[in-house]
Amino acid sequence: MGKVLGTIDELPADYRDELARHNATPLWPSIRGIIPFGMPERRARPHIWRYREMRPLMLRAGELTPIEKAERRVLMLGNPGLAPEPFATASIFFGLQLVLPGETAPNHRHSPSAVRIVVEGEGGFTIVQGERCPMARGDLILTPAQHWHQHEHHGSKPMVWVDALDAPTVMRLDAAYCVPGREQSTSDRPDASQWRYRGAGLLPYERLQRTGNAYPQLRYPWAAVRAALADFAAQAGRDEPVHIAYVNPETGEPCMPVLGFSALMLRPGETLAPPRRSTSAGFVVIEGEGESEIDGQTVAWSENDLVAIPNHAKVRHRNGSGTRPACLIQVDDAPLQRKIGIFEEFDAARA
Ligand code: 1HN
Repeated sequence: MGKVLGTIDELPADYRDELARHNATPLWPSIRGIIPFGMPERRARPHIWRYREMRPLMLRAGELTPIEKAERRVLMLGNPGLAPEPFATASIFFGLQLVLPGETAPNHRHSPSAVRIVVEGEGGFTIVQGERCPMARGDLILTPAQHWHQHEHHGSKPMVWVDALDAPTVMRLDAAYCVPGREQSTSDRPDASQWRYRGAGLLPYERLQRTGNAYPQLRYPWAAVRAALADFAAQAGRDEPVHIAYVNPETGEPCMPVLGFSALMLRPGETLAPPRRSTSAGFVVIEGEGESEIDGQTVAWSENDLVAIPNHAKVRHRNGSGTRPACLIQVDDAPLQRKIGIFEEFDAARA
């Protein structure tokens, strides 16, 4: 540390040419580009996509491009700091997907995992490995890697949801691909959140003998999450964040392997300053309005807006209402960071 590193120009031209011919590069002139001191080089910036601006663009996509020509009618939300990569953060793909009444999006499966967070409409279904998952506002629905999925819409108004995918990571692994499929036959039974995994702490008896199914519950209805947040908030101390994780009900592990999902309630007038974290994150505003200060930049948000939070950012959320709660569904890459041993929280003194 503190030593002056050798530069590329100090090396004789014939040596540099010879290295290039052998597809080799000296590390030392660029080692700080790979491992900068103290904090990673962060390309992603704090960013907000406002739903009132995005919604007309979504509806226009519906007029311009029939579903048959889209496979999936999705607008990708790209962080300006990551351009031309169309990703919200280094690890999070955010898209807004539109399905119009009567449309179907064909069956396929792929190596990236997707999670849907419904922002508008009713009467839509996503069918995951034969399980019919109804889509209501705020519902969170898993489409794990290589699970067959198709969408359909029997309602009368547009359905819009957020797609959160781990595609940036899977693409970086050169491992992203898709397999088209025939239409799925579906179960007549409701999705598992409505009977097998009806409530926390209750499991089908035979699941005490683990089946090894990593995704026993695919749908997390907002109605249940909202009620849990309200009951949590009624008891939590003022300093206790009202923050609930979406987990596998059999193991208590994060519901997905790369991206983590959680619901956060900001009580009326509440300001929440979580510890600075090594993860990148994003959130969808499900209810209420407020603002977030992210690395000194303030974004004011309201319902259905999406916000990107870079890794290691200093964050402070504020509920803009003194009378109504605000609810966010947060996405982060903590599950992957924990698995590879790089998850960190920094205390205020170091922040
Ligand atoms: C995809 O297959 C879906 O199945 C949504 O609904 C978003 C974004 C990138 C690649 C594939 C879907 C996607 C996607």
